[in-house]
Amino acid sequence: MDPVQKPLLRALTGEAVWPPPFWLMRQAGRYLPEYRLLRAQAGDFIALCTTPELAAEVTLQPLRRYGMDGAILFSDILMLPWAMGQGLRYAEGEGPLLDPIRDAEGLARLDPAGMGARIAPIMETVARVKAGLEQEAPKTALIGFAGSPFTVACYMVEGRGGGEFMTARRLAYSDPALFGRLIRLLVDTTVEYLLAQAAAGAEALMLFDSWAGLLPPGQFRRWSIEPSAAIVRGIRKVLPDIPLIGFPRLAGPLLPEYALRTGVSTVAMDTGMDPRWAAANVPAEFGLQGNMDPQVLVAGGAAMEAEARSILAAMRGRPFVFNLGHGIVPPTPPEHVAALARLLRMG
Ligand code: 1CP
Repeated sequence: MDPVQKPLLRALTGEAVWPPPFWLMRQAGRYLPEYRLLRAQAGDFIALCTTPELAAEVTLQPLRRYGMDGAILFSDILMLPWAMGQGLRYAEGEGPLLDPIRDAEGLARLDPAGMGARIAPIMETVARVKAGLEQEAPKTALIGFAGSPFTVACYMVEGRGGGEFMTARRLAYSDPALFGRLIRLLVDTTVEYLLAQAAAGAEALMLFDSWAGLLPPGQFRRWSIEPSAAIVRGIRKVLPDIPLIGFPRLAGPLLPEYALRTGVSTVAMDTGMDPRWAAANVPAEFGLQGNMDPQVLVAGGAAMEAEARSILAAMRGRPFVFNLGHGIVPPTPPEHVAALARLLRMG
């Protein structure tokens, strides 16, 4: 299918497609039994992300069940620091653990020149998924992604998730020169990484800024909006028309400013955002994406139906992509996702 005809790409570039296209953050993953099976076969998570046959298969698994309009590359935002040589492992039940970088020596040990070789298997995954979609799901668009520099820096400095990234946030105040060097390195490598994904077949790109909302407004502008804007400029220089989705989680009233100043095509709303407020305050040329509570997808039934319908009502007439406000959680019953997909197809 001609890529401009894919419903997701039309919505991401400003067309009010109805019923709206949908995909779900973390749509591949632990809530699916077929994922858990492959994950066990791969051994560890990094092996899964760097084995193209397995990562491509995992990317396609949810589409076979639910026929989403978007497939998101199966990888992780921390594969970029890993590709620059930072020590990373995923401990069972603990999430990601990195060897923290907190000084100039740590920063100097990173090896951005070695990144191309380490991301090569990920690009092969992108190409395989693209070929798989042409065969199995020709209307589904392939989304590549990266973390935003601030969110990735949070993990690189802190060494782990699961908290409020106090060390990373303090470093941004106490040594802004060092923190700024890390952010600039991430801007440059993220542009390279996302352009490589587009060259391998990604049709839209998403920037996850999951922790942007931890920052007060001045810091939000400096460490979230400005680096994200620099990435958008770097990508648009090469690919002026590729749809770009920004997800500044917990941005609250700074969401419209984020949209205007970064120049993404679509902004993703988190669970706490009132979609009616976003529709009234984010200029109409931007697409909106989101934002059903992942917990109501666990609950299912009438509660889920009511939440989905209220978001649809707020978004009618707008370029819109239905999604969750954050990732699917592992206890989600797969049949609730099927019920949601049926409801969305009816519009
Ligand atoms: O044990 C396992 O199987 C690993 C669990 C897992 C999975 C399935 C992790 C570890 N990452 C992923 C995949 C992933 N991560 C995807 C791909 C596919 C999909 O959406 O279907 C994407 C887009 C991400 C992005 C990601 N990773 C974000 C941004 C979005 C968000 O959820 O806010 C973040 C913050 C991460 C870091 C990360 N990786 C993994 C975990 C458990 C975490 C969160 C750690 C924390 O609590 O801070």
